[in-house]
Amino acid sequence: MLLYIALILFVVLKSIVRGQCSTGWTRHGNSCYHFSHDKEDWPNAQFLCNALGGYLVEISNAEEGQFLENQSKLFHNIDDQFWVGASDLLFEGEWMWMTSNTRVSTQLIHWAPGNPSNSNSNENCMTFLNDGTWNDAPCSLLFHYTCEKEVG
Ligand SMILES: *[C@@H]1O[C@H](CO)[C@@H](O)[C@H](O)[C@H]1NC(C)=O
Ligand SMILES: [Ca+2]
Ligand SMILES: [Ca+2]
Repeated sequence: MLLYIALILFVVLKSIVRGQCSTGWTRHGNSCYHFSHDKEDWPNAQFLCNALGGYLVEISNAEEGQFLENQSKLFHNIDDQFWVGASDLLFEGEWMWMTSNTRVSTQLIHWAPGNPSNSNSNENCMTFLNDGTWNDAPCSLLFHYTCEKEVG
């Protein structure tokens, strides 16, 4: 009997929890987002997002970009930038979302003025600036990062 009640409770609780994001994650649309407190290089940021069950955030539409810009203003200093999941490591100038292996849509492109600059031929990872624009930066620099995962 007790086991039965425990089982029912478990099922009920699980259905309440489903469709929400765990502590430290913010819900938007069908995804949960984690804005990091630490700063990492791009490979480590991707690794840590994976370890948390997600991936470095990928911007699928303008609305998601707007959400990230809004959140960024809450979490970060005005001149801060954070890693997102795109790079042109494979082919210079060809920007890909690395988890989904899809090309960055030309309709969404929102580079900061003068970018992508590929300065010193060594800027192959994408950051997101507080004003919603993008920068290409050396993948080895330490920045905040944002992880995304689908709502469970
Ligand atoms: C972003 O912030 C603006 C201004 O506060 C608001 O109108 C808009 O709905 C927000 N959008 C998202 C996706 O959070
Ligand atoms: Ca580059
Ligand atoms: Ca740049």
